[in-house]
Amino acid sequence: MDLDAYFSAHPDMADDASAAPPEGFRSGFVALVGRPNAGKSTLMNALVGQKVAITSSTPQTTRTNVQGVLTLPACQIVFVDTPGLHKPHDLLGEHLNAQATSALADVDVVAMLIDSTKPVGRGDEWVAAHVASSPAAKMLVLSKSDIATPAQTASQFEAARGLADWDAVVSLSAKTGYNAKAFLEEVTELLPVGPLWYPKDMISNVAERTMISEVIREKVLRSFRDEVPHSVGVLVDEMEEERGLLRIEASIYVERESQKAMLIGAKGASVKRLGQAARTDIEQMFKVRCYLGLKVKVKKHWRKDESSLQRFGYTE
Ligand SMILES: Nc1nc2c(ncn2[C@@H]2O[C@H](COP(=O)(O)OP(=O)(O)OP(=O)(O)O)[C@@H](O)[C@H]2O)c(=O)[nH]1
Ligand SMILES: [Mg+2]
Repeated sequence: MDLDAYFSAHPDMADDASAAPPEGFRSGFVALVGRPNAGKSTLMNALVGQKVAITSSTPQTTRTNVQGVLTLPACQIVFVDTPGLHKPHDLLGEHLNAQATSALADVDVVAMLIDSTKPVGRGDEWVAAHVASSPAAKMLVLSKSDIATPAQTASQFEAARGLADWDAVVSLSAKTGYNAKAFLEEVTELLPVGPLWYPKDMISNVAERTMISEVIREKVLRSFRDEVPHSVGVLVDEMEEERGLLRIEASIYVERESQKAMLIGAKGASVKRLGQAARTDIEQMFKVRCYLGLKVKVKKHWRKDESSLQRFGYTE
């Protein structure tokens, strides 16, 4: 996404990272909420200009609240990407919903995303009820406009306009950047005058180790559409950098032997392929050469087990 136009509209942006923000500088926190797969993480990545959160076509890709920071000349926006709100089937699902709803209480703006191509339904009404009870300013975002017809967008707008008392409505595409600038302008309008919450060059609050395990999980989600995705967890066991080489040993946990076999593939071909894809991303993100060793392990019912959820970083 090209935000150059937005940057050049504010030529007073100080290059000096330590300079105080100008008079009238606005800042605050903006939660991105919605049903699974609505496009929340893709939008956050596009807006901050870097991959901060993993994305995939599998619902419930995001498992924890992830912050992405965009600092512009006139404002600093801290996006809080949240797990998709859904009907939970296990402890992990309950945790995902709790994460998402907890963000609603602590932000200045809540942007609720609705996929323009999927009819507004009970799931959206349920999300909107949570949004409506938040004290934050409220935005309705109709996402994926690039694949929606104008008629679809219009009927989505009709169906969603009454779901909450919206302060602003935007139809946009994270993929093409259509209306991204309009979205940022609306968000900025709704933010209070405030300080820089984070250094100007900070993009995310995600720790390196977490980012690496997330990238590996993304490659599993993208390689296996149905059987494996929901039951996969990833842990980085070891990580050290020596003479420009980042050596990582990580474990992929699944719940059944059959899933383990599928992940490994014939003669290890599947795990090798996804490992290569993860390594390429890691090398790009951290600008280092990387060695990535992957093991696949079975841990039965980890999604129902509080201590396992804790190990994977999904509970406090
Ligand atoms: N065509 C198109 N596809 C999009 C757009 N935004 C997201 N997608 C696709 O929609 C799917 C879901 O995107 P995510 O960003 O992972 O959705 P999410 O809302 O974060 O999903 P959860 O984390 O599971 O709640 C992915 O396949 C994206 O590539 C868009 O603007 N246009
Ligand atoms: Mg997501």
